[in-house]
Amino acid sequence: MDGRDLVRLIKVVGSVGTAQGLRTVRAALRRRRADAEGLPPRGAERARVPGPVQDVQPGPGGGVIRFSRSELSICVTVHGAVFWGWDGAAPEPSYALAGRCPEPDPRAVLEPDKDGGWRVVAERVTVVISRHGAVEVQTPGGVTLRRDLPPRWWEPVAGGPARWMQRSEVAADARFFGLGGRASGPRLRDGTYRLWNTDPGRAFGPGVDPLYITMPVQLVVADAATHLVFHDSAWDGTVTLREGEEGAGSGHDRAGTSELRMDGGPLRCWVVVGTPARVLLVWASLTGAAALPPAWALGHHHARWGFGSEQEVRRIVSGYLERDLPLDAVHLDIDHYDEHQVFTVDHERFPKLPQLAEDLRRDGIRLVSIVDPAVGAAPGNAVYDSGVAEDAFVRDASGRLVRGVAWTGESVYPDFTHARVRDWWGGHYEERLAQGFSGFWHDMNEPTAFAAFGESTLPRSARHSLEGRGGDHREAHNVYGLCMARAAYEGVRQLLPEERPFVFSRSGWAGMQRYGGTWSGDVATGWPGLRASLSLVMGLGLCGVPYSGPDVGGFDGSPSPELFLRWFQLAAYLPLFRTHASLPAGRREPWEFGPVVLEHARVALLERRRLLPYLVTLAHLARRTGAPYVRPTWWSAPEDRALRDCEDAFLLGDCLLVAPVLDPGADRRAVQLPRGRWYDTATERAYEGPGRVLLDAPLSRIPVLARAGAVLPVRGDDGGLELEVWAPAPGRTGGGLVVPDAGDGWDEPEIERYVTRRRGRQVVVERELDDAVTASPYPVRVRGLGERRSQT
Ligand code: MIG
Repeated sequence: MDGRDLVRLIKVVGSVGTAQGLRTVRAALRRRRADAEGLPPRGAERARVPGPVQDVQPGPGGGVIRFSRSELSICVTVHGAVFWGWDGAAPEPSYALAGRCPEPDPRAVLEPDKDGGWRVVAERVTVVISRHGAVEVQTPGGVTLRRDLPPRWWEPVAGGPARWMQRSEVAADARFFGLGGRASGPRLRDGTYRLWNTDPGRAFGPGVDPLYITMPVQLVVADAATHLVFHDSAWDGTVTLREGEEGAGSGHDRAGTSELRMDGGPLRCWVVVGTPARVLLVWASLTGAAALPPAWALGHHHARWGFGSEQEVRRIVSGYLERDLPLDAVHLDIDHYDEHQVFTVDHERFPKLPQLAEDLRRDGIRLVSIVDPAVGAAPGNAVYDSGVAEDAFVRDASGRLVRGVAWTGESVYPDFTHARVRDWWGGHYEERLAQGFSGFWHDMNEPTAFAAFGESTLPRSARHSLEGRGGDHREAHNVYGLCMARAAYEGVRQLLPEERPFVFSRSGWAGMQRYGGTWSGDVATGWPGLRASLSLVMGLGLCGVPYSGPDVGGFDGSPSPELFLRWFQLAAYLPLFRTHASLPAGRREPWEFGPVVLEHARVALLERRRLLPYLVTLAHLARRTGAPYVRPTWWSAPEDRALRDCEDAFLLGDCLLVAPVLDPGADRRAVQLPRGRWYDTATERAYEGPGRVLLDAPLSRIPVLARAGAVLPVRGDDGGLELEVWAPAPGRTGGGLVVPDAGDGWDEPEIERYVTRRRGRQVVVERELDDAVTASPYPVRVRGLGERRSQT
């Protein structure tokens, strides 16, 4: 224990009380002992590189290239994704991939290249392999996007997993994004980012890394093309990024670099090249379509750690109803459990939960329940007893149950990497559904086990099934939350087959979108936390997780009225729009900040409700195309370098550009526009991009711009669907997609396609069918013509 550990220990004991504090000391000691016994020291290591090429064996989509000390298999798949694996690594088994690995592209063949190297030429990408094992990914035009230098392994002489390192070079102009949810993004600056899902243990701002969701997924944007690279290993590791530098025409560019170091796992990689939209489309086809949230989950949610009683929940809900403020869901945190124990209810403070749920449901409000993975290790606790009978809990190397400390005190942890355990766990949501809950909020699933010193998670030596292959926590840690989300999603789907499950999870990994979304976790109250909120949502979206949002107002502390309002205004345009706060934090109800904030928050809430059909459309499109709802402004113009560096605005779908206020005291802000005409939706004034404009941002609103020609489905005053159409620029056309689905079920509504044209001073909107065009079946409101006109 060093001095920092001691300080932490004192804090832990101070904040959780002596009994729990002592438990965390014991747990930390236990953890250390378990790892000392269960994980042999690494000892001496031998370094290895592939060595020179020996021979090749062509195969479907590429083939196998043998080097003197390793071999590399390469395969280009039908949709142009490149896979390669060293030392016999194949695409499967993988926790990221959804279902079967895509077919190889039969036209992609391995052929000799200059200098004794080899290459695979495919329609969308060329892969060049040097005779020492460097792998270069090029555009079809021959521009290099990424050069992975020969890897290096360190193998313990006594056997065991090899550490490995791979250094890569990217274009001097390239920018890095992704790596899961990072508070300091969305553009990832020079630095080292860890790949180990972590509860920081305190409210975080932009300086804290890693957080709850890490992924070895990079999206790299450069002039020549965008590419996504995924190193499919869930082990602990680091990525060190360094942006390149251009030599201002001197010819002396310095490449950007990325250096990946992993503690183990296969050295295998996927690369997808193209436009951002294409890259995300292929990524979604590899890792699975994003679960579609029910429509109500796209409304406004109010959460709180510490409602403390049914009366308090009713009081908050009445506060919304009396003020005519839209509210779609209320979330109950761990304080509604009996002694924090998952799948129980504190009947004293929540005596009639099903009744409460029913009453809320009548007002169109759903109840969402927190679910923690830790199970209190106390005989008599039904979940514990049934889990023991089921052999559901993680054991250590010598077969003893691994105990950690959680809100439930001494606890054990289900091994979600076992299909049987997922089934068992998934069945418990029946108890939640019977209490009237409609959705699930997974917390503490990094997993977090409080420890007075050392890491706050399970021992690395803890054993996991890993789908029967067997392994330890070093390999299972990063996929623990993903597997828990799967258990819930599949369980709820079986229990309530007619509704789309709503699950969102604090931790996860590549592919987690198949089971639901996530949220920021404990983002710190403060202006930096507001910025971090946006960074997380954008970064996760670029890693294929489109549904997320922050704790509005921040998790800890008391935001100023201005900060609360700005947070609220931003989140009204994010997929998950939820106010939440910690037990000791200040209030978060919009009426607690004075009448001015209340009025402006009302406008944001009503606008969110009006945009609901658009958000539902974006949810469907995210599922079908992999495009996140929230996109960086460079999404359709990655060659625009000013946009690549723009981190304070985003596109919401194709139609809207949202420019939140992220600084105190602002009443205007600069907005970097992509090319084309954009209307300030508040004033209908038109601006021409590309370029920078200064827009009004009074306390009453943040700037939101609409793309000329956009067609947005919105909710009309009568509750029906309406099209809001923004006039195309003269001589131009426009359009938009609509997925008319107001429901929570499994209907597959058709995607409707609309086109807009200008005819003189008028705007015509038509629906495009396969072989005809028809008038819009919905009322149309045209905006941006200087004066409001309806279609004639
Ligand atoms: O140790 O359930 O991020 O949203 O309110 C804290 C209590 C546990 C952390 C979550 C937060 C939640 C809180 N949880």
